[in-house]
Order: sequence, then structure tokens, then C-alpha cells
Amino acid sequence: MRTEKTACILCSRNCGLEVDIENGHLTRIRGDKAHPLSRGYVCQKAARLDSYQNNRDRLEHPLRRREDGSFERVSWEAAIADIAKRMIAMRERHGGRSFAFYGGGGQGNHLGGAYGVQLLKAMRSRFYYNALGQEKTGDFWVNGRLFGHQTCHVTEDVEHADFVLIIGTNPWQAHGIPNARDTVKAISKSRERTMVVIDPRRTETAEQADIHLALRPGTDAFLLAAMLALLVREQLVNQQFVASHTTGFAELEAALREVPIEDFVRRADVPLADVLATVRGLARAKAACVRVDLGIQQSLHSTLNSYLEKLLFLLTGNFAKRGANNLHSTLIPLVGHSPEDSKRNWRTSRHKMHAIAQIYPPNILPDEIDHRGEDRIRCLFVDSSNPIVTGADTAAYERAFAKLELLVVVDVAMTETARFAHYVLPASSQMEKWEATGFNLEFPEQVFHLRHPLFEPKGESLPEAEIYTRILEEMGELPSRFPVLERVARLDRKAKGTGILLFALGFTVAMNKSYWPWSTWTASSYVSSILYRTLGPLLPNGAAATAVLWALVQQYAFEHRKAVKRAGHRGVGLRLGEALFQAILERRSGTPISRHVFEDVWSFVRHPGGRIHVGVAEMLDELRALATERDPQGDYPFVLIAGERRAYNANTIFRAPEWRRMDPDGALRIHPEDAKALGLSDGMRARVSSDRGDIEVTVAHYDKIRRGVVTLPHGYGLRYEGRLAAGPEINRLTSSSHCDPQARTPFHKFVPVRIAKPLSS
Ligand SMILES: Nc1nc2c(c(=O)[nH]1)N[C@H]1C(S)=C(S)[C@@H](COP(=O)(O)OP(=O)(O)OC[C@H]3O[C@@H](n4cnc5c(=O)[nH]c(N)nc54)[C@H](O)[C@@H]3O)O[C@H]1N2
Ligand SMILES: Nc1nc2c(c(=O)[nH]1)N[C@H]1C(S)=C(S)[C@@H](COP(=O)(O)OP(=O)(O)OC[C@H]3O[C@@H](n4cnc5c(=O)[nH]c(N)nc54)[C@H](O)[C@@H]3O)O[C@H]1N2
Ligand code: SF4
Ligand SMILES: [Mo]
Repeated sequence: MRTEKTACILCSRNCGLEVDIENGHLTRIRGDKAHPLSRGYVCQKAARLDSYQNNRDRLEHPLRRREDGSFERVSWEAAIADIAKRMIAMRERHGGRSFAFYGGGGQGNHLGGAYGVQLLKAMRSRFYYNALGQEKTGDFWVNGRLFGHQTCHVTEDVEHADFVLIIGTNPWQAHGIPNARDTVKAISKSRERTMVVIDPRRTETAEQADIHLALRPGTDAFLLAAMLALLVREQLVNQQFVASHTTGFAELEAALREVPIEDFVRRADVPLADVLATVRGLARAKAACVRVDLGIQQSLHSTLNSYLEKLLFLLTGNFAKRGANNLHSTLIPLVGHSPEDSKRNWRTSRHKMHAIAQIYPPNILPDEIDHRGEDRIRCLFVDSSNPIVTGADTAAYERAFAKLELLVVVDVAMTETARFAHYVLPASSQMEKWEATGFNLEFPEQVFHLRHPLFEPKGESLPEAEIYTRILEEMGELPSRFPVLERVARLDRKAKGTGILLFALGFTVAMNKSYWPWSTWTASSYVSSILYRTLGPLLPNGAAATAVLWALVQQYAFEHRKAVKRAGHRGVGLRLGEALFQAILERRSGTPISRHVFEDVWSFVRHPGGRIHVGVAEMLDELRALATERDPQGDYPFVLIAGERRAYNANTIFRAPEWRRMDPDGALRIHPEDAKALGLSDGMRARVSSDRGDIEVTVAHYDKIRRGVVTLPHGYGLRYEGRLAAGPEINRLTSSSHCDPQARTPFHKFVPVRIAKPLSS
């Protein structure tokens, strides 16, 4: 038995863990008290992580699909030779627009993506799809307008706020904020602090709130607009903040003055007195912040919601201070910036959709593959993602993926998506390789946790760094040796970092471009793989795949020198980066990498002059159009919230059904009165139908929801060992066209459905 440090990979919090390991299994898992962020915190899901590492769907060998749909084992050499040959042929015949890359990272793994996305360059393509494009791109688009760059990301200092407004998220189950349950409990217990929750459901979080605005689903835009209009009417706008830090307030104010407040509040069906109390509390708090998630991002008016939500903290001056909302610095840049008018921002063939934050929305992908035009996606890589289950409209995905000329899936397990692949390439699990995430979304202090391998790789599996570098080499995009860089790197490591300057200079000259693959499009700069092959082999303990981090750390230390030093790292120039890199490599419980001051937030605003542009024309148009909007439910009697986070779901990361301690069927939650009217008793089966499809579910009576609204969980409907396990395949009900006009994010939290007894009964 040995004890090791690592982190949980099930959600963006990546809590630090201390694990006991015996005979290839994680036998005991507890929170790591030495982790600077989570400080020993974990939720119930982490205890079962062994089910990720050891389950019968794990891949151990490269597989090739036969004509009859079954898979045969092939060697790495054969797989990579054939894949590279077909990719080159595809590029020559159909050009870069025939290729797309999907994923490249999940809740716990972002190092691999730095290697995977290089394939886009090799194929001369820009079509990068990612699950973020079905939840957060509307938010990123708004950030671009407000703050000048789509990489400006807002965080919320919930732990230090006196007033917390939680909209469309349930941190009790979904987390997303530091040590969520402790944090929620602490606010709830304190007399001085206030928590308001806007959610149609009385969630565990809402139950602890001072005010719960249980609105009608999909009416957030109305409610938030009314709240902003109340700020204006009640003269609660922080005029000083607005005058010194923003532009465009006059247009915004004019639009807000037209909002029929009482009408909109009625539409949301919440008590006006509670809305007023919320608005006053927000404006008068010493420090307030707003925390949001899918409840507004995957619902009607997604992008508009993201705009209005941000105006709540901006117009009250709750920005760039402790306990408020802030921008933060970024070590691993998960997203980029995509101006709509740039020629580099390719339009897709069918939907003419552009990228936001360098991400195309998964919603349009089936259509971009499945059409007769010459200009279509024919070749796709999917890495760390399972779109057949998680994308809107599963049937459309199945039809489209069956038409691909080459689909390669890189995963740790035989997923639903992998079943459609021509080649399935086995990645080593996140416990068998060096890994980390870029979910360092805190401000002012940031912690980065590099995890070391706990187990030997299963079978012939390889880390992504090796898989993609081999493909690039086979394609002839990368030479197999870099004699000069290798020499410099060797010198550097021998001299324990004294030659780092040389290496850095040599490298920068060689690359002559910014470091990160997402931000550069020069076909020559395969930065990640070159570092992997030159610096990588010299790093201790087989940490070759972390080589790409070295460049990112150097860049981070250069950009945020003072903040890095405040976190306790020492050194001048490139040596500061080197010191930070060493600390990250050595420390097993995570490394504090920076401590900012609140003033820094203003340097993260990218509009010239550092002003926030609060009057976003497109959004003001959409805001004005609300007044005449008709009820979107049509003649479907129920609204389904498709994809709730519950105690035992974690995207599609866990495959073995036995990992769930409760709710094995992922039941349909329905108000008892609604159920009674339909003759559905608790535990009975029912049929749920939308305009896309029908599924059968198990009924659970649930009185914490409005009548007319039902919910189903996310992350079920998987196959295990080839057989469909229990639980709803929710995306057989969802539609890709029921989506936000700006960002194309799907309205999963507002799916009109019918419910009935199953046909068989
Ligand atoms: N247990 C668990 N935790 C997870 C995950 C998981 O799979 N399982 N996944 C992780 C991921 S990838 C993400 S993105 C986050 C998502 O985290 P959340 O967004 O918090 O999760 P959801 O449960 O999808 O939706 C949040 C809430 O939105 C509410 N809601 C539904 N419709 C509306 C509406 O119209 N208006 C408002 N205001 N609220 C509405 C729902 O009732 C729900 O309580 O969770 C992360 N954490
Ligand atoms: N209807 C509906 N649909 C939804 C949602 C919803 O609320 N409602 N939520 C959406 C949201 S917010 C999200 S984020 C998406 C998530 O959906 P996806 O982006 O598809 O991600 P995951 O389900 O997390 O799939 C992760 C995959 O990565 C694999 N994996 C794990 N570790 C590694 C590794 O080290 N290397 C490689 N190569 N692979 C690995 C796992 O086996 C799994 O197949 O689902 C979305 N879909
Ligand atoms: S799933 Fe739970 S333990 Fe794991 S990172 Fe998220 S909050 Fe932490
Ligand atoms: Mo997500």
C-alpha cells in the first residue's frame, strides 16, 4: 500500500486528494488538507474515482473498425501510418475545410489538448469544436464586447461577498465555486451575509437562501431586465463607477427605462417585493457578486442573459474589488479571441457560423458533416469528449458521424462516440500520466496543480502528447530530430537552469511567434510537440508531456511578474519562470502561482483606455424585443430541464453503472400533482416525447419544482460493455435548432415535452 497526492477530475474544482493505492486500485480517497485551494474539501463523488481508473470499458490497444462494425486490434504503427496517409490525402483532395477537431480536454485534463489541436495546423484547418461551445460561448462573446477580448473571463469571489446572487446554478451539487457546500453553508449561517437564488427549482442551495426567486423556466431575461430597470428607477446605479470606468451607459439606460418592470416580473411569476429586496440588497451591499451557470446559459436568451447578469454587478460597482466579480489571469489559455470580421474567422459551410473564442458550437456540427455540398467536414478527431451522448440531438449526431470518411477517437474508454470511429486510439488515463487543468479561475490568488502519474499505463495506451506527436511526424509535419534545440536543452538542464536563457532564446527565435497553439496559426509552429521532443526527455520522472507547460509558465511569469513574486517565487527575468516551473514540477499538492492586487483587474480589461463598454448594440436590440415576444412553449404541456446535476452524475466520465449510490435510473422528477393527473405513481415508467424523439424514464415524485416543469439528469444513457445501461438518453429529446441566435448554444434547460404512460402499459 502506498499513499499519493493527486486531484479529483470530475468537475472544474479539481479538489486536491490524498489516495491510498493497493494492487492497482484506489482503495481510499480523502481530501488533501495541504492543497492550497480545496484545503481538504471533497464531495461524495470523489470517493468512487477507482471506477474511472478501473472499469471494463477501458481501452488498452489501438482499434480499427471492420466493415461489420466490430473492432480489431492493430499496432500503433499501422494505425498511425494509415491515419496520417488518409489525412494527407484528405487535405490534398478537399483542403483544410474538410477537417475538424473536437474536444481536447475535459474536467481534469488540459495538457493533452495542447498537443491535439496541432492537428488543425497540420490540416490547415481552423474548425475547432469544443463542449464549451454549447454552454459558455455566449458568455465569452459578451465578454469580448464588454471588456474588449473574448478571453476576459469573469470570476466571482463568493467566499468574501456579503451579498451573493446565484442564478441558474446549484453549487450544492454542481460545485463550480470554492468548496461549494462549506461556502454555501457559511453564507447561510451568517446573519450579515445574504444569498439570493434564482432557479425554478427549490435546489439544496435555494433551500439555504435568504430569498429564492422560483421563476418560470426560461424567463431570466425578463427578470434580469426588470432588476436592471429597477436599479435605474430606484436610483441605485453606482454613478461614480459608471462614470469613471464605463462607456455607453446612456444607450443602456435609455433601453432600461423602456422596460415594463411589473409586466416582466409577472412574466417570470415571482413576487415583486422579493425582486425589489434583491435589487436593493445588491446595490447596498459592501461587496456583492453574481454567480451563474447553465440555468441561464443553456436556456432561452442565453447570450442576452450573460449580458444582463454582468450588468447587475457592473452597474452596482461590484467589480475589481474583494468579494465582487473580477477578471483573472490565465496560465493555460483554454480559449482564444475571434473577432467576427477577421478573415481568419472562417464561416462554416452550412450554417455560415463563425467561431467565438476560437470555438465552433457543437450544435451545428452534424449539419456541417451531413450535407451534399462539396465543402463539408469529412474527417474528424474527437478527444476527451463524447458528443454522441452529450451533443444536442443524438440521432442527428449518429447519422452524421456514420457519414464521416475518417473519424478518429482518442479516449480512455470505449465510448458511444468511439463506436462510430474508424480508429479508436487508447489514451493513458489521467492517473497514468502527468496532467493538469487550466481551470485556474480564481482571483486574486491562483493555484496550479500538476498531477503526477499514480499507475503504469494500461496496456499499450499512450499519453496524448505522444499520440499526436507521432501523427505529426508520420505526416511529415515535424522532423524527427531537432539537433540544435536538443543540444541547447541538454546544456540547460545540465547546468540546472543556467542555460535556460539560451534555450528560451533559441526556442523563441525558432518559433518566432507567440507560444500557444490556439493563438497562433503559423503552420510551422508545432510548439507543443517540439518542446515535448526537445525539452521533454530531459524533464525528471518522465514528465515529458509537461514540456508545453514550460513555455506557458515562462509567458505567465513574464506577464504577471509582480503577482508571481508575491506568491513567493524568486528570480529575475526568465529565471522567475524557471523557478515557478520547478515549483510546479516538484510540489504534489498544488502550487500557489500568483497573488494579484485588485488594481490588476483593470489591466486585464482589453478595450483601449481600460473602459468597460456597457452598451452592447446587438444585446440592446434583443432586450428591446423582449416586450413583444410570445410564449415559446407552444402546445407542449411540460417544460423539461434536460441535464440536471445531481449527487451521482459527472458528465460521461464514469461508465460503470454501479458507481452511482442512488438514483440508478436517473429518474424524471415531476410534481406529484402533475404526476397524479397523468396517472403516474412514484417509480412507474413513463414516456417523454419532444419534437425530436421519445424516451422511457422512471418517475420520481418531487415537490420542489413548479407544476408543468420536469427534470432529467445529465450524464446517463451510456452503454457499458456494449449494452445500454439504465438511465435516460436525454439528448434524444433535444434539438440543435432550438438555440441561441448569437452563439448557437442549445436551450437544454427549456425543452417542450409531452409525458404519458408508456405504450406498452
Ligand atoms: N454532480 C455533477 N456536478 C457537475 C457536473 C456533473 O455532471 N455532475 N458537470 C459539471 C459541468 S460540465 C458543468 S457545466 C456544471 C454545471 O453546473 P450547473 O449549471 O449548476 O448545473 P445544472 O444542474 O445543469 O443547472 C443548474 C440549475 O439551473 C436551473 N435552471 C433550469 N432552468 C432554469 C432557468 O430557466 N432559469 C434559471 N435561473 N435556472 C434554471 C436548474 O434547476 C439547476 O438547478 O456542473 C459541473 N459539475
Ligand atoms: N442535454 C444536455 N446535454 C449536455 C449538458 C446538459 O446539461 N444537458 N451538459 C453539457 C455540458 S455543460 C458539458 S461540459 C458536456 C460534456 O460533454 P463532453 O464534452 O462530451 O465531455 P464528457 O462527458 O466529460 O466526456 C469526457 C470523455 O473524456 C474521456 N476521458 C477521460 N479522461 C481522458 C483522458 O485522459 N484522455 C482522453 N483522451 N479522454 C479522456 C472520458 O472517457 C469521456 O469519454 O455535456 C453537455 N451536454
Ligand atoms: S467532483 Fe467533488 S471532489 Fe471532485 S473536484 Fe468536484 S467538488 Fe471536488
Ligand atoms: Mo460543462
